[in-house]
Amino acid sequence: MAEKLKILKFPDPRLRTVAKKVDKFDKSLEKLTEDMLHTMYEDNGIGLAATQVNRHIRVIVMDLSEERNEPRVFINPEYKILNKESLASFEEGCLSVPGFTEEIIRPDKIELEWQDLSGEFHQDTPDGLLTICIQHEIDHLEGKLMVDYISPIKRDRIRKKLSK
Ligand code: GNR
Ligand code: NI
Repeated sequence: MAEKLKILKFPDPRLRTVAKKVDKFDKSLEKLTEDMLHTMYEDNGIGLAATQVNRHIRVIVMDLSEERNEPRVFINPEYKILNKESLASFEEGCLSVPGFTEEIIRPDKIELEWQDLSGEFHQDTPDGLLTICIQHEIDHLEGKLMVDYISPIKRDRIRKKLSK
C-alpha cells in the first residue's frame, strides 16, 4: 500500500538540498514514486519532486490530466532551452509554499530528456503545462523554489507567514 509522505514547507532549509542522480532502478525507487504519487493526489498537486518529501534524489512525479488518471514518473530529468526568447507566464503554486501563488515567467520551448523506472531513456519537446511544471520540479531538485523568482520583500513576507 502507498503511504502519504510529509511535505517540507518553505523556509525549511532541507528544501535547499541539491538532489543526486538515481543510479539504482530497483523496487525501493518504485515504492518511492508510488508514495509520491499518492501524496501528490492527496494534496491535489499536479507535480511533486522527491526533494519536497526529504528524499534527495532526482525523481519527479506528475499528473496534468483533468481526470487525475495519468500518472507520470521522470527519473534524472534534464532540459535544454531551445529558444531563449520564447517565454510564457503562468500563475504557479507550490505544495511547499501553501496558500500563495505567483506569476512566473519561464522559457516555453524546451527539449526534455529523462529515464523511466526501468532506466530506459526518453526524449520529448513538450508544450503547454508540462513545460512549466517540469521546470518548477527540476528547480526543486536543484534546491530552488518559486519564491526565488519574486522580490525579496515579498519573499520575506511569505517566510514570516509560513514560519508562524
Ligand atoms: O500543484 C502544483 N501546481 C502548480 C501550478 C503551477 C505551476 C506549478 C505547479 S507544481 C505544484 C505542486 C508542487 O509544488 N510541485 O513541486
Ligand atoms: Ni513545488
